Amino acid sequence: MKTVHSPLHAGHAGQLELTAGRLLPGFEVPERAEIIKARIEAVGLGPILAPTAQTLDVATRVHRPDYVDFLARAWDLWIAAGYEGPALPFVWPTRGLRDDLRPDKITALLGYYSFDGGSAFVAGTWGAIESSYAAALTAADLVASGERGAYALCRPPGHHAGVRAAGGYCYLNNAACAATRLRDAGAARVAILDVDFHHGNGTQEIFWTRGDVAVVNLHGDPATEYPYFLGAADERGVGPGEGFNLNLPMAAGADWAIWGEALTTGLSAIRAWGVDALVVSLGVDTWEGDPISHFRLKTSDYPRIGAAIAALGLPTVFVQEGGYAVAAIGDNAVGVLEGFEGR
Ligand code: SP5
Ligand code: ZN
Repeated sequence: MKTVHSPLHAGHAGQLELTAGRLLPGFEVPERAEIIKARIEAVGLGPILAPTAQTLDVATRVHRPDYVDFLARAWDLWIAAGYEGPALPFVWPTRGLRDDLRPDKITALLGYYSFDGGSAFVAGTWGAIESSYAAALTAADLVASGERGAYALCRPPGHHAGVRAAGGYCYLNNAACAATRLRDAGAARVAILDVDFHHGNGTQEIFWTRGDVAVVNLHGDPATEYPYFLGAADERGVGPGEGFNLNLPMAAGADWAIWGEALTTGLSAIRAWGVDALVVSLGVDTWEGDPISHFRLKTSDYPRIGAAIAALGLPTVFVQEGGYAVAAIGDNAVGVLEGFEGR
């Protein structure tokens, strides 16, 4: 399988995140991608290609164009205002406040275009976002032109990014962009299977009213797990999207017996929808040793995930999302890809 990856991800480094009353060094570190890349090379998965140059056309159809423009300019605005260090929001236009007035100041824009304090901007953030997006589109193009599977080694991740909001280490929704690219290339219907520990709230929001891109999420129950405010089982889509969003939340502690059963349920839904192509939001923060998540999958479970996905027989784009146990992330992420390939 071909991998698409850019070294520009490394410029997104030294972030801080606001978590439970503390400002911590970001869990989403450059070493994550480097270790996955080293594992791909070690097992000889296949060639690692640079992304091809991309316009922001897909990004500005998936997200609001003013949001994409903000992402591109946030760091420069922050520096021009005299700040230094990672840029983070601290005020959000939530219940009772107006979110229809776009503010002028960078400190306000950071809150206007985010839902949490987890997606900081540093000097190299926009370059990394663009390269991650381009990797997802390039992998989608490989699959659209006949590859059975392709892997976008994306960093930063994307599934928490909504129509106009960054959060959860995400900025542009790479998986949503890959699905859009597959639709543009002629797939009438696409499914997104999100196996990251956290609910992909951004992906759900983006396709909530649509029947042409169906979304399945397997995740920690939002009653107790981040992102808390989306991902319950009763969220099924609306209008033409009704019945095309399937949430399979699980209590903390889920192991293969429980998680594998939810995967079977999710894959059955995808079969029933009769889609032409698949995008997998591949988070491996479901691993038992993940420092911020609470499932109990083992390294030996990951090839089983890949094999089960392969049994759908669909052209498949894998897009990297979370996974914060840095030393294990290569074995786990590449394990899924090897399982898909039947190795
Ligand atoms: C893409 C993705 O997986 N994003 C995850 C965002 C999770 N943000 C909340 C993290 C909460 C971390 N709590 C740290 C506790 C350390 N003991
Ligand atoms: Zn996650």
